[in-house]
Amino acid sequence: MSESADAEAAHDAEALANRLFSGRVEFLLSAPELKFLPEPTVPEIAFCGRSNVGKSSLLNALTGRRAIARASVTPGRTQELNFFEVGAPTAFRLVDMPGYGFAKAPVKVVERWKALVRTYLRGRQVLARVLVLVDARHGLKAVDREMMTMLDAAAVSYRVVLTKADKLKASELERIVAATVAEAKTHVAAFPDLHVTSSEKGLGIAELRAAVMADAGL
Ligand SMILES: Nc1nc2c(ncn2[C@@H]2O[C@H](COP(=O)(O)OP(=O)(O)O)[C@@H](O)[C@H]2O)c(=O)[nH]1
Ligand SMILES: [Mg+2]
Repeated sequence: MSESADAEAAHDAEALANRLFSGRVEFLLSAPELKFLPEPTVPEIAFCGRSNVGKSSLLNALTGRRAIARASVTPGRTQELNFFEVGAPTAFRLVDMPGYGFAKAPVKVVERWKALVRTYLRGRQVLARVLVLVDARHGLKAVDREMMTMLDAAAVSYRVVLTKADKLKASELERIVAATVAEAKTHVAAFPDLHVTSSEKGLGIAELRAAVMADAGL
């Protein structure tokens, strides 16, 4: 394809994704345990990241709603997998995974979280992609690396998404992008491309919608 045809195809995909995400998006259920998971009838795209990374804000930005994902609930209480359906009929589900890395969580809570997440990641047939959110100001932290290694081991392919890009100067952002890309290359299940986003400014949101749609096989 020529460059302009490429650009046109990307534009069409974004327009289609925008339409889908601005249509039906509905909260389905919260699963505090595996037995509460919904029937695996459609592809699922799961979102994970450290607490406060901007996961709720990104889900809201993607779906163009103000509060589809409850913003910042007390750490430790958000231990469920939250499922949202997109499309009518449902084309795929977005899965809001519990945030990790919160300092005050008791060991038992962390262990429970890990067991739930690991089992979901390993066993979920319809899981099409995971998005690993990373705060652009902080870059990859030990808990992110642990998550990425868990995904590598489960052979679940994932995109790394930098959040809050608006908070950095261009030169700082460039540096963190380069470092994150270099490290993602060392993880077998990580996509080579990095997504740079700002839910606040709408940066990278249309592209990410198109990527999620493609991940869902649409
Ligand atoms: N400047 C800026 N702040 C953001 C952005 N996304 C999230 N935040 C802020 O970061 C904090 C945590 O966001 P939230 O979406 O609740 O994070 P979660 O805990 O990962 O769900 C909130 O104060 C948000 O307003 C962004 O793109 N830019
Ligand atoms: Mg949240």
